[in-house]
Amino acid sequence: MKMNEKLRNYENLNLIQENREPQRSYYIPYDSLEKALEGNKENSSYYKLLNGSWDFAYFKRDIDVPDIITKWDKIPVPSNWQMHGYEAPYYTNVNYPYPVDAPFVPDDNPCGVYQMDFNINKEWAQKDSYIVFEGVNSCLYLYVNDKLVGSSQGSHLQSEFNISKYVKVGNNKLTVKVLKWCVGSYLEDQDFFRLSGIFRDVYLLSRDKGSVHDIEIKIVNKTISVSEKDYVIYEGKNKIETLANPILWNAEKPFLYTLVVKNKSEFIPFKVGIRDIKVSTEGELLINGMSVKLKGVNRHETHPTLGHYTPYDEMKVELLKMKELNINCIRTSHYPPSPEFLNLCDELGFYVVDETDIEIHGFVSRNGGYQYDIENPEWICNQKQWENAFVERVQRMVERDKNHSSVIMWSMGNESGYGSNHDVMINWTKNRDSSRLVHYEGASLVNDKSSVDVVSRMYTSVEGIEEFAKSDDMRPFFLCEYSHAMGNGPGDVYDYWKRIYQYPKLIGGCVWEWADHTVLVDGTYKYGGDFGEVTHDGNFCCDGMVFADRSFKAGSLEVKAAYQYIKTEIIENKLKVTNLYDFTNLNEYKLLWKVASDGEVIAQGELNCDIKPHDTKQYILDFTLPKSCELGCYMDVSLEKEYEVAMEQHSLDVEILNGNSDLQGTAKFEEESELIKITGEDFTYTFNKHYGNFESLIVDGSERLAGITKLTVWRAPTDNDRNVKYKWGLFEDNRSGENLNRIFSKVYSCELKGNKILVSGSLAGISRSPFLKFNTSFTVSACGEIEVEFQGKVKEDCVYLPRLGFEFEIPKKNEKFKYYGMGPTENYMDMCHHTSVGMFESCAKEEYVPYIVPQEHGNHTKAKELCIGGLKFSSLGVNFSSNNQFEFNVSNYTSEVLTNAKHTDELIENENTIVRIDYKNSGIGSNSCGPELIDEYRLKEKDISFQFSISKFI
Ligand code: IPT
Repeated sequence: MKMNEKLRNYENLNLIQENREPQRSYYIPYDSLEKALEGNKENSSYYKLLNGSWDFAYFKRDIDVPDIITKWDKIPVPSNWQMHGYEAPYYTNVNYPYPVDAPFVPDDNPCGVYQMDFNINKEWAQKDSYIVFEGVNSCLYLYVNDKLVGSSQGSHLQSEFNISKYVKVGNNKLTVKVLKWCVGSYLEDQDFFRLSGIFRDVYLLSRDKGSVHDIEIKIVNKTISVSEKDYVIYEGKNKIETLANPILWNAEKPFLYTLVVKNKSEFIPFKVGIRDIKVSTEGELLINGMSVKLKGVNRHETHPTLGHYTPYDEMKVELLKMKELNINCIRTSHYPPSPEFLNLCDELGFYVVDETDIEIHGFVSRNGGYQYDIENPEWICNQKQWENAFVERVQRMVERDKNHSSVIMWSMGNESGYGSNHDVMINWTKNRDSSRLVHYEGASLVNDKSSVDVVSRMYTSVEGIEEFAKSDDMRPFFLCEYSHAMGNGPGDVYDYWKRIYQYPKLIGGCVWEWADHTVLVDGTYKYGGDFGEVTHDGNFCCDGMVFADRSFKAGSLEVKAAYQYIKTEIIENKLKVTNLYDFTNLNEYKLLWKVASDGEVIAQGELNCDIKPHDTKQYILDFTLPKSCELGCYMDVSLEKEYEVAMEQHSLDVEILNGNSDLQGTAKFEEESELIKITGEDFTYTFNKHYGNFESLIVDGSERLAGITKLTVWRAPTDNDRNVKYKWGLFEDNRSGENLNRIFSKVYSCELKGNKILVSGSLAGISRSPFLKFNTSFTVSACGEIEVEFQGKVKEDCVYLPRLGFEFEIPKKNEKFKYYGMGPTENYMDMCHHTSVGMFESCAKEEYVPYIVPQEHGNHTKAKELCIGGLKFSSLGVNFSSNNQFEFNVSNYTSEVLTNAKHTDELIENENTIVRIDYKNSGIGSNSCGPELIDEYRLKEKDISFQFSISKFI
């Protein structure tokens, strides 16, 4: 066998495939009706899965592949060879990992040769045999019994070959030569780890000679029309003669009929959902006539140990988790998913935006910089010789996936500029399938003057979407990417949804993105740059709303809260409930409510709300509010079935009494050089006048502090702080910020006046003028209660602050704590809709969130009380307002350690627990790729007044 006879064919645009079967719809033929109805493909005698451990030989250069390979390793199929030690994984976003010199790829083109044996029995030999590859990156050359059958490109598309004339009864040898790069790689510049090999299922099909090839099922006016004549429709196992009043499919109630096509000896089943998709004159997306909002997420196929391969069971788990987060829409960014994924979407109910396997993003940086100079003929989307390569990709997607009810929109790919080839793709798609919508975000580059059905944008600000909503363009507006979920975040998703509900033509959007892309190495998650890549984008791949193992973080729960399907309001004793489901009556759930005063439940009940989709009803609830409370009185509402699907909290109008703090009497104050010693019955405090703060709090004979208390503003930048952090801090190569991570605290004066210590001072970053001047008074009562009253002035032109508060070090053993505030998960002033105010317990360890790159985490807003290490931090004080509250954070890590660590295994625990009692901590937003943090969530006040008290906690 001469495997190099077609040297460099992979760079030839006229040879992007040879002998590949025309694309057909995805299906599996069965040998009996029962098996077809059951739909377990492994039971079909006409299907043979070839996945398993195959022989494998890797060559750094394809030209080194010998005619006869003598040394074979083993590799699992499906998998990517980089996940098995052949080359390192390579993460790059926009930049191509090789020169932009289309259609040419590097001379040294790595190659993996796969080999396995399969058996063909007599029955199979009498029929036709096909082999199907569901995904091979980047191209494949197929040999059966040493004969070249054909070749194919298009990593995430199906390649089917008729191998009948190459197989024989008995043992057959299958050889697949896979190249790392080919001309098609220019079309696959997606933002992910670049991984090679056979990464999806490979199987054989035995087909009757002359059997049907493509089968098309169309839904026209709520009736099913099939390209074949001989078929039967079943509802479950019951045959249906006429389908007059069909049950419709939608993502909430994904009802599917089973349609079985009979062709020669084959039974070919399809799951069919009946639904229609329209756009109203107001630009709404109508599914079966209902105006539906797309609560979406972008999903890549990514797995921390398997690379681009996701096994069926894990796809299912992934989808169930999406359901749990109230997600109803998936954009298959940025290529068609494994076909089984769409079967699952039909079955579980998702609206899918199926995306063509095209991204040529790296053309923007071919001359350095970042430029969409799309009128330049160098863009291959403008070149006629590339037209077929573009168009056949959309054709293969549409032909493969056209029978899926879940698919409601075809996407022409991602970030590929806009050129004449896009016009051809869009026109072809619209002519081929007028039942669905066509979207392409790149149309924004030509002012949306292409024939896309949807105006689609990415990362537009909240004001931006509102601006479109008010414009005269009556097409639906879709955020194909928004709320970049990198690291701690996203914080702004709720703000988008306020607008999306407000305006009919804002049809929703897809959070970027579902899961972190990482590679798990020895228990640590690695990302770009960890594998010696020459050009890479660091941790920009770790931007999932769930972690790589699909576990949830605060951002996941925040999306769940923004996407939830009820809205409630409390008006005195009446609860107003709005059903935001499109096809579900709320009576399928139970609605629980409870009223808690100072964390104690004082009334509760359960309602069965018979509320139709999009309707509102009011219910009178039976509860009496207390006359007053100390911390707060709230009503929690939650909607449940097997688990909680929605929850909201309402603050109730009950007077908050300012506690029983008592500043009567005087403790003993003694000044000794730089120290003030304050003693009472069961306490001895030491205040350091030189530094203007407490350095020791001994209560009942035990030291409660492990170091001096500090006023600080730094937080370890989150990924969403990646731009503002240069205005905040001092980092290499940057000298323009306030240097807030290198601050000096200055005490101008400190004096003792009665039972008050008055400090006036400032904070300034190194080399900068003070950004904050303050006066703080510490009042100590006879019983040892300390009231801290801070007045600060921030310099006029200062950037908004990361946070501001006092940092205490508590001896390590005291890491457990109890609080009244927002919890139980971390929350920030914008990212807080998933939490509610209550009494919670936690410990520093539990507060840790393993963001792939360590960063700020673990904040709690709306706190009134925190008890830790024998101390009680409280919002109550004699002269404090009853609305007073603080934010806090308890951690085993200093912000310096979190700032410096690049991976979780570099984190070193502090000897003591660090407690921050903050005036405020700025919000989170999604500026890692999205717009700047919304103004109202910035700590930008110039005059700050902040109070809290510290007392003994038993
Ligand atoms: C956008 C890409 O479409 C997506 O693939 C991903 O890279 C995302 O950004 C960032 O994580 S493109 C960007 C230039 C707006």
